[in-house]
Amino acid sequence: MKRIIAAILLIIAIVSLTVVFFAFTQVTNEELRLRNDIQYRSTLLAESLRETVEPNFINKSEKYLQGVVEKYANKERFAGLAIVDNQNNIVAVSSTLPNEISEAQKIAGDVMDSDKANGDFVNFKDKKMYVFAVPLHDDKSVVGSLLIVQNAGYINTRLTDIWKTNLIRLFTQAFFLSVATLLILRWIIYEPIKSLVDSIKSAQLNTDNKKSVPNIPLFNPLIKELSNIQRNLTEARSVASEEARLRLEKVDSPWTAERLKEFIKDTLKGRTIIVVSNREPYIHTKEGNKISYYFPASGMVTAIEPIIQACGGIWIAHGSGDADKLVVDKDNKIKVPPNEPKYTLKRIWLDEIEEKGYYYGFSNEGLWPLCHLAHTRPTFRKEDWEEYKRVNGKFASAVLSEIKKYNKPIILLQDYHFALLPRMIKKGRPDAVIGLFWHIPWPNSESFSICPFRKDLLDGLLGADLLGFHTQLHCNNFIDTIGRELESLIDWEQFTVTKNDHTTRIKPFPISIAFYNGFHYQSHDQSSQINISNIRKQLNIKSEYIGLGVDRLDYTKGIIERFKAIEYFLEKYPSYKNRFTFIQIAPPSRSKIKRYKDFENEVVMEFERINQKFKSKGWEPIIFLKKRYNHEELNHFYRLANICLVTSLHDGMNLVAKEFIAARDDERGVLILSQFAGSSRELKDAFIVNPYNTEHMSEAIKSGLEMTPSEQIRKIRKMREIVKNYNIYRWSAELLKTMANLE
Ligand code: ADQ
Repeated sequence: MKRIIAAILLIIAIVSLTVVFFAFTQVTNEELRLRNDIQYRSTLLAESLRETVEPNFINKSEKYLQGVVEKYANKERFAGLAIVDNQNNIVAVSSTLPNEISEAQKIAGDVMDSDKANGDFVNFKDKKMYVFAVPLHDDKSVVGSLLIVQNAGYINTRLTDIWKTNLIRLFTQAFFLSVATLLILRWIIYEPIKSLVDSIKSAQLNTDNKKSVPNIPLFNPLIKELSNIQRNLTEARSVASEEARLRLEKVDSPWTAERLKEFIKDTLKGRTIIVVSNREPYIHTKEGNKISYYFPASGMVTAIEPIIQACGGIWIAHGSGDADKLVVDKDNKIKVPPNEPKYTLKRIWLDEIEEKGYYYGFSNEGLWPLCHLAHTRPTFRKEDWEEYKRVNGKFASAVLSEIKKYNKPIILLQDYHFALLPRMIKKGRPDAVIGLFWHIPWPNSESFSICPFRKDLLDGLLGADLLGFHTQLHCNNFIDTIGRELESLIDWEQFTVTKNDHTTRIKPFPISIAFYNGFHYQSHDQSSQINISNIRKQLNIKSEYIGLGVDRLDYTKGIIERFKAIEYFLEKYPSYKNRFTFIQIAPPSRSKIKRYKDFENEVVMEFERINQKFKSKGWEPIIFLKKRYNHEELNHFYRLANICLVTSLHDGMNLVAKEFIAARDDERGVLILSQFAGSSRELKDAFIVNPYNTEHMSEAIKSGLEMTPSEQIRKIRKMREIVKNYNIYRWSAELLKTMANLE
């Protein structure tokens, strides 16, 4: 838009300069013409009068002279006449001239001195006049002067008119040229380019109604190239799809987005997939007039987005960005990823009371600490519970209206924010196949029993056909809890719970990341443009060894325990001072909750205390970056670190551990992993630590830093195989296959 405005301004400037130039020339010529004209007329009159005036002047016939000057007064453009003697005294003057005509007398004086007729423009009481004087002679000597005075004001009026006409012409031209420019840009440039972009997008989207590249002669070379690209894309896609189809039959080949797509076509036969979560994958924000979007720091979003990108569908989520409403259509929908749309995001709006009660209150002050054994006491308030029920109802209505036109839709609900949703949807649409994945741990039945609303929550969850957890232990805890709290039939062999003739299958699906051949991060984030390929230089790190922690700033992630282990390590092994730097990346999370704000302060105090204790010139042991980075940027950090510390006090899975492993295609680096993170069940070649055991963690740091390259390669290679073989595509294939088999 800025460029278009600049182009229009440039056109207006050029037109203005042209018009001003020609107007100026016209005015100059006209002024010259009018001046010559007035001078010519004055000369003619003066010469014709001189012959009659001269004899009467010599005879001193003043009465006659007065008669002459009155006769020519105020005729057309003549203002009047005057006659002066050679002493410059007025002999006769038209009564129409002002009393004071000294300016005219000055001209008469000059004319008599030079004995040569002359004229000039003067002002009589703000009126512009032209005075022309001729000398009067007695024989050969100059005895006086005859003055002709003409009104010259019309010259200025005429010149002003010319300027006015030209300015009006300028404004009219500028207006029509601007409109014409906009129309030309729209018809000749914007519309054709838009249709070119649409055709390329449709080729990328791989939809059935593909738009062919339009035929626009102006863009022929470009169109030719785009047609080639579109054709190659289609060919590449069909080859990939064929390969994926063949791979379906080969059990040991890696899972990819293409393979998942084929698998879904094969297994679900084109049925629509609806994802529901609290957090949305793209958050639009506004700064001044600029709207941008970012990808949130959330394990759930990291895991689910590649799946829906691969298979398309609708994702329903809370629209939490301050510019979210500005970019959706009338159904509150937007196609995403914004720069390469592959599926539809439908945003649900929550007011402040709903968000406070349902999200901050019941979900994150109640259920989150209830499910994480991290010694933060859960808080359950009746009013939060009411909001939780209300918001679950709101999402249920949105889902029900969205699936109206689909038969047997597949609905994937995400996380602890929607425990009541399965039952609500099932009531409205018994044919919908509903799966809910619980991304956080499920505690033992005794811990869960403190929740005052547990029976309703459990009943809501049993509306699902499939409930997924990260580990078998969480599944067992859930079934135990059901056995303790609800009347139902439990089958411990099949891991099913039947209540009121409806059966729910409970199964572990250890979640993963989109990794199959190198760390497959997607650069979906617009928010950060910094180049961090040279982190050492930017952060001024001179140490030989680098440690890394990447977490949401959450009390379950064991950040303070990690800092304490670093302190212990530097005390016990002082030779690492100045040689080891730990980078902690932790963007604030849920900051409206007091426990999170307090935790943020505790982390900052601890980091400052430790730095104060050990720092020396040019070195501090911990660098704390309270920022969100996109996955591409995080990848640079992962690849830089010698050791990565994941020290959660309790964690469903923890994707950072898997991202670190996936990023290390150099087969270097050591992972130190909490035994209380779900990922420790799979990544057994990490240093498995108890985050409450400071001494043990500090020993792991030392061993990690001193591990031989060959040992690093051996361990990380094994872990990379595990993450590659059980990536997010396989995770979703297994989840969807289980759902399809339930019918
Ligand atoms: P989270 O508690 O959000 O997820 P985690 O699994 O570690 O935790 O995922 C965090 C995600 O956020 C990662 O993808 C990471 O890259 C990203 N992230 C962290 N710090 C970031 C930063 N500074 N900038 C940008 N991105 C950042 C919940 C559960 C987990 C479970 C996941 C998935 O708590 O146990 O593994 O869901 O099910």
